[in-house]
Amino acid sequence: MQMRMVRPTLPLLMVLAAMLTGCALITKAPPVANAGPDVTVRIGERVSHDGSGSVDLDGGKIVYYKWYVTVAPEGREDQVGQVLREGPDAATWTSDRPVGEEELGEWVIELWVTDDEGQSATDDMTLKVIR
Ligand SMILES: [Ca+2]
Repeated sequence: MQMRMVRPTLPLLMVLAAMLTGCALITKAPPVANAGPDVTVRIGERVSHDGSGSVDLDGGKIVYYKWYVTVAPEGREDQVGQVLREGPDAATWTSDRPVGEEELGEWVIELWVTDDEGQSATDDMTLKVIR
């Protein structure tokens, strides 16, 4: 009599356990960074960055944005690692000054985001500076 009760209950418990495990994973999902589309600008123009497409998959919040150079044109390698902008409000921003002759070439700018659980993700965009 008891065996009959156990048989259907065990798979049910396994399903419940799987659901609970799944929920636990979902509540701790890391964010997904989105550095926006690649951009080409001419000398004399300002560069706008848009990381507002970044999301925290579990419905949490992105609490910190950091933009930095990962690839610089030849001769400007000293700029690699330079932080361009960071902070809780740095999702979108425009450069403080127009790009100059010295910035000619192809740059890769990485966006690093952190969510309210301290988990992080990165994405990058290519910035081309032309004449
Ligand atoms: Ca999260």
